[in-house]
Parts: sequence; C-alpha cells; structure tokens
Amino acid sequence: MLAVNSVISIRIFEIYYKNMEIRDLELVRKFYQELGAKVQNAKDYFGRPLTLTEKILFSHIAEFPKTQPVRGEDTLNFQPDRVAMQDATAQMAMLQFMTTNLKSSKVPATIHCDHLIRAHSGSTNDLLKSIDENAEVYEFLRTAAEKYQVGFWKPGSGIIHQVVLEQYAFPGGMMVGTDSHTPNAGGLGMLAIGVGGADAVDVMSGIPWGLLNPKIVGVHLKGKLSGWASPKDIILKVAGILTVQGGTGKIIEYFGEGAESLSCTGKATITNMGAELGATTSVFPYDQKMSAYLKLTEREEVARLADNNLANLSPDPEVLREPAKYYDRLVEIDLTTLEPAWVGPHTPDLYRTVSEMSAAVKAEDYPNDIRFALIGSCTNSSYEDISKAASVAKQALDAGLTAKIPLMVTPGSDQVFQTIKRDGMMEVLNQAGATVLANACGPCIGQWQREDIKPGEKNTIITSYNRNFKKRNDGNEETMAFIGSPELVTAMTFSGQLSFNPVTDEIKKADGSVFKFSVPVGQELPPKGFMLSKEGYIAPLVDSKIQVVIDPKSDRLAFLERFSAWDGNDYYDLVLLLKAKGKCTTDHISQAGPWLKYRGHLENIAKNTYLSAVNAFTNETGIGVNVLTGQGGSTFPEIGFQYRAAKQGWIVVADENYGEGSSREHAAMQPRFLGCKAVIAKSFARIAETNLKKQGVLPLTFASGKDYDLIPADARFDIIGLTELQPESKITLVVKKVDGSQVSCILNNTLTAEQVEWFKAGAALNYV
Ligand code: MIC
Ligand code: SF4
Repeated sequence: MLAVNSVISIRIFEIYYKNMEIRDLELVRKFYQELGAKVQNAKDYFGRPLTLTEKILFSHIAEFPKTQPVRGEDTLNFQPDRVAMQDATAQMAMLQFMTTNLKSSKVPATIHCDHLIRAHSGSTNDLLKSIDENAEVYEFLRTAAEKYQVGFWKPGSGIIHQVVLEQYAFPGGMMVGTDSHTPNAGGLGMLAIGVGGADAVDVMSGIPWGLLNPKIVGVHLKGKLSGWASPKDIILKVAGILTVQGGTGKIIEYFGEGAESLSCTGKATITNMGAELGATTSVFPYDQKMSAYLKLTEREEVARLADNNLANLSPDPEVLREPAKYYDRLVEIDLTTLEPAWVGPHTPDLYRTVSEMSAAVKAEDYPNDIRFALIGSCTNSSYEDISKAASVAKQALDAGLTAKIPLMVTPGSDQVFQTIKRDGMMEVLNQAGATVLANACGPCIGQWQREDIKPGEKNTIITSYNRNFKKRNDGNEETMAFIGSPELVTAMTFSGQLSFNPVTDEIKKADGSVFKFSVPVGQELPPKGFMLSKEGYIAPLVDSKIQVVIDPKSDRLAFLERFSAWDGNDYYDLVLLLKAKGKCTTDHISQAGPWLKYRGHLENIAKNTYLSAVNAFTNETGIGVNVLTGQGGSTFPEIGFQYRAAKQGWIVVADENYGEGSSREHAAMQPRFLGCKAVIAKSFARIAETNLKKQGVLPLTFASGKDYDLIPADARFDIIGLTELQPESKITLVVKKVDGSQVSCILNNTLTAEQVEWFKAGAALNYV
C-alpha cells in the first residue's frame, strides 16, 4: 500500500509538504477556551437546562434570535468550525466556490479522494487504474485545494468519514460535509451535518449557514450489548423504529449507560447510519471511550481539553432525569435484549432479526444462496469491526471450514489498513479468501465491476455498508442487498445461505461432524496502538500562485455558468416530465456508479437525470413520453434535453421522502439545468429539499397528499402565487387537462424569506 502510494505521489503529484500541521490545534484550543461561556450564554438565553444538541448548536449560532426559536419551525444561522468534501461532490462544490472570487476558504476544509476508485481486482491494481482514469479530476481538485487553502487527501488515503474521525473531529465541534454520512463524526461528539456543495460554499465563504432548528429525538440506550449484538444492530433497530423518514428535520441524541459502554468507533457506526433515517445528524455525549480514541489517535491535548469540559459536552443532569420533558420524542432501547439483525432488501428500514430471516426467505422468495459478502465502508471498518470479523473467520478456519462465497473488504483508511495488517487480521481474512480493496468507497458507491452475474439476474448479497437501494452496489436492479454487522456478514460466508442463523445454527463439515460459531470477540482499540498514518495528505499552502485549469474539451469538468434569474411571473403551461412512483431517492434522480465520472460536468451528468425513477403511469424505469411531440419510449434525460432545447419548463411529481439518501446536489442541479421549475412531492428529504432551493427549483408539497393521484401525464400545469411568494404562502397548482377540464391543488412552500430571495435570483449563489 505504502509502495503504491509512493508510486502515485511520483506519478501525478508534486508534493508540497510545507507544513504537516493538519489539525488546526489553535482553532480547537480557542474553541474549548470559549465553550464554557458560550454554553452558559445559551442556558441563560433559554432559561432552562439544555440537551447536548442545543449546547453544540447554540455555541455555534451566528446570532441569537430575539425570540426563542421553535424547534422544527425556525431557520437559524450557524458558524460551523470546518468543512469536509469528498471527490465526487467536491468538484461541484469547488466549481461553485470559484464563482465567489474569494481567495481562500475562511474555515479549515479538506478534500478526500475516495469515491472515484474502482473495485475490481484488489487494492493495488484498482488504485493505479483509478488514478489514471481520474487523473484530470484529481489534478483539478488538488490544484483547487492548493489555490483556496484546502487540505487534500490523495486517493488511497481513506474514506472521508473515517479520516475525519481519525484526524479532525472534536467533541462539541460543528462541521458540514458534502456527503450525507458526515454525521459519522457524531461518534466523537461532534455535530456533523451532511450538506450539498452550495451549503459548503456558504461555510467556506464565512457566510452564516442556515439550518432548520431541528427537533431532537432522545435515544436512551439501557443496559449493555451481549452475544452477537453489535453497534450496527442498534442503528438497524433504530432504523426499524423510526423508518427512513423518521429522522427528517431531527437530530438524534443518544444517552444512557448503554451509550457509555460503546466504543467511539461503534458510536460512529450508529451516527453514520442516522443518515438512513434522514436525520439532520446524530450525536453522543463525550465520555471515556471518546477520550481513549482521541489519545490513541495522537490527540492527547484534545482529549485533555474535552475532559475539562465534560459538563459542556453532555446533556444537563435535569435532561437525563426527565428526558421526556426535553426531547421531542424519546426512544428507549434495552441493549441486553437486542439481537443481531438484517435490514433489506432495497431499503434500510426493513428490519428482521437473524432468527426471523429463515421464514422471511421463504415468505418473500429471497434467493437463499448468497453470492457475495462485502465488509468495510465508512460505516463499519474500524479496528473493532475488523477484529470481530477476523475472530469469526478464524473460528471457522480453525475448524477446517472454507468460505463458500467471495468476501471483499474495504478498509476505511490507510491507518486502519496498516494496523489490521500489522495485527494479523488481514492474514486471517485473506485465508478466508478475502479480496482487499482500496481504502475507498468502492462497491458501496457502485464502483464494483462485478462479473459473476448477468444484468437482471436476481441474486442476494450481504454487506456491512449503510445503503441498499436498488442498483446501489453493482448497478443491477435485481440484486437484493441485506445489511448487517461485519462479524455477521463474515460468519455468513461460511454457510453461504441467507437463512442461516450463526447464533443457533450449525454447519456440517466434510467429515460429517458439525461446527457452531461462538460469540465473536473483538478489541475496541489496538493494544499496540494505531499505525499512525498521514499517508497521502497534502497540507494547504498559503499564497499559492497556482492556476486551476480546465481543458475546454474535457468531458469530465466544465466551469459553471450561472442559472438565470426568475422572470417575475407565475409559471404557465409547464409540462410533466415525470410522476415518480414509490421511492425517488437521489440514486433514482442521479445514479452513481459509472456516472460518478461526470460529477464535474453538469451537462454530461444531466444525461442520467431520473434514469432510475419509476414512471407512475407505465411502471417503466427511466422512460417517459415527450408531451410536446407525443413521442414515447425516450429516456427521461432525452426528453429533458428536448424540453431544454424547446425552452419548455417542466415539473416533477413525487411520493414521500423525495431525494432520500445522498447529499449530491447534482440531483438538484441537473433538473434545474434541464428546465425543471418545481418538484411537487408528498414530502422531501432534508438535504434534497435544501439543494433544490439553493439551485432555484421550488420544492413544494401537496397540502393534501391524495392530490398526487390527480396528476395526469399529459396535462399542462400553472403554478400560481409566485408573485406573492413568501414564507408559508400558499401556492396553487392548476392542472389543465387535455379534455379542457381543470383541477387545482393547494401546495405548501417551506422557503424562508432568504430562500425566497434565492429563488428570485435564480440560485442561492446568484443572491450571495
Ligand atoms: C452515498 O453514500 O450515497 C454517497 C455516495 O457517499 C453520497 C455522496 C455522493 O453522492 O457523492 C452521499 O451520501 O452523500
Ligand atoms: Fe463512501 Fe459508502 Fe460511506 Fe458513502 S456510504 S461515503 S459511498 S463508503
């Protein structure tokens, strides 16, 4: 790995190690110096005890509003401490930042090259190939990082959230990241929020950043985990309870003796997957486990400062005594009774314990033969995770079993990889036939070049990742992905059957005897310490004279042109591009996988717009009718380009939780580019809704969800009320049917006064 990275350094990067200080310790020291006074100030302002979430939020508020803000209603302005961006979203974020003409980022920021790396034959080859394939993009990101004083982590250094946890996160801090799993840093007590690139640009520009004052869900973890149950099972359970929409507009705050018993990285698994519930973020109070992790990752000083601030980094005692009084919703989970579980297929809230799986396989006709097992990703690739996975693999190997299905491992960072290699875990996993992929997202983001199935073949895979939407990992609609803990996934490789319950079932050996797993054993932290690694880091340079160059002929990168301002009129005679049936996640709107290539080129990536969305009229995926010409059978993006050429504005109608999943603002910019005026849905996921507003598309909700059924394919639509648009003003959708009749639907808007100005200006960036 190190050798490969050295080759890479020589091949494409000039190295600027001007200063190896990567942690902005000055900023962190100042933060803790001021924290006590800020928390006290917030307590005085509210005149009551505070939850941890409130302590962090209101010690980062730009200005206290005159009247106390209402949770779930008022938008507040914050000043986060830092920004992190991953390569796939950083391109658009940096392209937008460049239009501000600022000289440098006003807060510490980093770019992490993790999403564009393929997963095929193993880390060394995959990394070298990916560096060649993406050289242009990496060079753009590296030079942009240098010019604007942003830290840069090269391909192979690790997955953004793992690197942030290892290097940057600090208890009580607040950050934004252009990736929906940014909340991973909540495992270290940080309020870390996933956003679109345009929001990151606000923070980097030093502009107060707006966020809906969240509701706060308290999750009381009682007792301690035992047996096979792991932190993953806690978040799968929470997902089953709250569902994929249950976190929208909310921050999930964990507490209780169960919370304290979990390792720091186990906590991060839980906060990471809060993204699957649409939560704004999730957070744990500071405790000894976090302190231990900080110390072992070379941050003794941060641990000491946090230790001295324990009360400021925890909810007030009154809150813990009467949680129902302070949280908007309270969930209690008794960890002692928790069982290991699976979620899936196709959605992270379809929850079943391992003991229920065998019946589900029969009832739902899931293919029982598992084809692939994948562990790792930003969610579950800690030392503890891999040590447990290796422990089950070792039990089986020692008993003479061999793995029945292929296993792939994506370590979260070079630091984790080097440490698990030194401690012999990689060797065990290799003996179980594992392929080690690069320290990157790989199959989790659809970079998997899978060769064992034909397109459309129904099959089962199991992963320890966080997302399992259709087509997510391998682009195949018929792949059913089930998500569980890394140790569970690893144990299953020795049975190969989805119905297998490693807690109770036995595996027959060749000699006729039977083998049964015993409980996995892991270590929270490496007894010999981490193999500390900053491999692949390039520090920001002060006063760089570098030019950021984009080849005008490039098909992967293009400078952005500003979107045009609103013309001041209501919208008349719009057409419907798509009425989406069922889930319309960001993966349905703008697929990842092969399309990740075009994340820096708006026009080219627009060619995938709504390719995975299901047409409510025909049940076909990605295909609709151009209502201007009457021609059917074209893809949504083809029709979108035709409407754009004809200057025909259009709308999209969707069901619940439109834009669930990723933070990718391409899912808003592409429709905007093709002429989308409004997305009208029953409800929205938070980041997607903000992204639409930022880019000048109206996200509107049906006042009556049933009106979704009234929308025909071929009508013309007027959107009335825009000339008087203001927060909460009602908007009318007039549906003009081909038979000459009309119906009207009332629509709600959630724009703040400032967001109305973004709309008028054509996009937030134009307004800024
Ligand atoms: C994801 O997990 O879906 C991603 C890929 O990390 C995305 C970011 C992206 O689409 O670039 C996310 O979650 O925000
Ligand atoms: Fe990468 Fe997957 Fe984590 Fe997203 S969820 S950051 S794609 S590893």
